[in-house]
Amino acid sequence: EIFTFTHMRYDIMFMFCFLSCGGTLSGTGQLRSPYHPNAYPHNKVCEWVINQPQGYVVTLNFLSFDVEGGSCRFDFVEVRDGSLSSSPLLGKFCGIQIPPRLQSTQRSMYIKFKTDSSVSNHGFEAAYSSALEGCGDTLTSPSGTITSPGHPTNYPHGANCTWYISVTPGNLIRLSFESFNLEYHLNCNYDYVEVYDNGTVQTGTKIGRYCGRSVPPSITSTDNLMTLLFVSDASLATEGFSASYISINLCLNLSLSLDCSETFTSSSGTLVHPITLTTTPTIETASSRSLCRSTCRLC
Ligand SMILES: [Ca+2]
Ligand SMILES: [Ca+2]
Repeated sequence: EIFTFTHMRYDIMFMFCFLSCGGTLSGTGQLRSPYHPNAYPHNKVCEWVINQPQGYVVTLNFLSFDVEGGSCRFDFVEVRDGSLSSSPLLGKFCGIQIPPRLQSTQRSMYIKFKTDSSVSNHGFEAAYSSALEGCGDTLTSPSGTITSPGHPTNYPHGANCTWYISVTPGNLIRLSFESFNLEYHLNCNYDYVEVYDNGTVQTGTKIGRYCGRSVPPSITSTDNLMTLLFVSDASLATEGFSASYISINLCLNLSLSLDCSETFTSSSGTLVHPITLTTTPTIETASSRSLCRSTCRLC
């Protein structure tokens, strides 16, 4: 009898300790739903605020995610750009799909986890960290610009910035560099930009590594994903780079019943897509044919 009582008391203490959730965090670490990976409690509100030093922003990567679905009316995770519950919403998530990598535009990020009175799933676990302000982002708009931190003033030492471009499936991404000046090395071992097609640095195909003063060529992806990585070492910095991208809807082009080969081999041809191109695309003929053929299949 005594043993049972003591055991129960410890259980209650254990529950109490772990029921406290949320808090103020900084630097690098992980946060998780109460009891994770076990089922989270009902009727709970957890609020976290992550603060990083001035000049840095907050990044958040979900490692696992399992929150009761259903239009996020019952249980949800909400992430905001700033320190307040009223700061601009970066995303509201539920279900089992792992949310995209998130990044604030300022030094603070607010995260709220709210549950209702029934159905608990395993919850979530997320890793947070800091990144240099103006360094890396997740871009989902049909067009956008990317610049090295501080551009056109010199970029900082020790930068490691990743930009993920993810446009509507079925569209391709065309990336064009407007200005480019990175510390030169024959193999670009010190400061460099790398572009990856069709995925992230880990999963994509590396298209090239660039440094020095020659502006890299325009790059067209083979899918709706592209990643740009910028790395600088501990000495010698220059003004860096600026680049822009547009989303190209080749399916729309094809739906206008234009012949694939004709469309792309004509030097004065225009590519039809939702955004008006200001320059004629300079896609190399052979590759554009295969690009067109693969897109034909896609459509
Ligand atoms: Ca629930
Ligand atoms: Ca350098």
